[in-house]
Amino acid sequence: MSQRKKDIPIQPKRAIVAFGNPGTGKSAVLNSMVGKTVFQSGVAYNGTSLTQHRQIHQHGDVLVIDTPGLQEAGENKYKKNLDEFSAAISTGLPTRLIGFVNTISGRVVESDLAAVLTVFSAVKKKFPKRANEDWIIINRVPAGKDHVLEKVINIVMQACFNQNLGVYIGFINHSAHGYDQDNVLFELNENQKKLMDFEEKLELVIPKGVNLQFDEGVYKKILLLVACLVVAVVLLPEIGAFAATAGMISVLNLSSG
Ligand SMILES: Nc1nc2c(ncn2[C@@H]2O[C@H](COP(=O)(O)OP(=O)(O)OP(=O)(O)O)[C@@H](O)[C@H]2O)c(=O)[nH]1
Ligand SMILES: [Mg+2]
Repeated sequence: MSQRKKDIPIQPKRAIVAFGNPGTGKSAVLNSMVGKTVFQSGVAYNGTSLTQHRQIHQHGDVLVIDTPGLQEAGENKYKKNLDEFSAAISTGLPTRLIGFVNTISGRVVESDLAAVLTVFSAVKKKFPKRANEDWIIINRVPAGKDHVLEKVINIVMQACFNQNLGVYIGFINHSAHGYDQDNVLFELNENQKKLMDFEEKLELVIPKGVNLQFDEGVYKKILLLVACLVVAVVLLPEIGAFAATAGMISVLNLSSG
């Protein structure tokens, strides 16, 4: 008896790997691309990654792979996260990398961009002949402010140009809807759907199971930026305590009358 169509497993043909710093929207955007919440996304401490391990979801013939935030605070977390990324990109399938950066107050977050460019450069160095259909997504761009968008895109383009990196640059507007909620799904426009489309020419160049083995320079760069995050996280409870104290002070009304 012939097997019913739905029982025949679809062979994955390609992979998409999202990477970037904690909280830049990797999981939320991937969920929105596949149209359901398969990766946990949402609120976490600044500097910590909600996604702790690489996670794979098969969508048609595409493996959609989420990875932990690179510059995560905590001892040697950045090493673990780079290893997770390394494993994620070596499925042996033609793979598109999507690096995520954020904008805050109309500025590109420098450490986000540095992390993404460092990783792209390392991949390029290791696999110089890899067909390049990678993307950088600039997330949380303020909506309706063309002058900001133009500048932000220019900054990212210039940085890519300086490093001789060819990537597509996409952006997602900061919408009030669903931001900073857990496991939110949002509508993607036609352009964003292109993230899932691959050109046939995309070639296989990262063999299965290869460990990217970042050289010490890459680790050092990532670590340098992590150091700032560790400071921020260590300070957090104090900030909380300070806020509580301030709240109490405001109860004591010292005004006359
Ligand atoms: N509506 C909307 N929300 C977003 C978007 N990007 C991020 N968010 C929100 O921002 C928060 C953090 O997003 P995550 O997807 O968890 O970030 P991440 O990059 O996966 O973070 P880690 O797993 O910690 O590295 C979530 O509450 C998301 O809903 C976006 O483009 N649109
Ligand atoms: Mg995540």
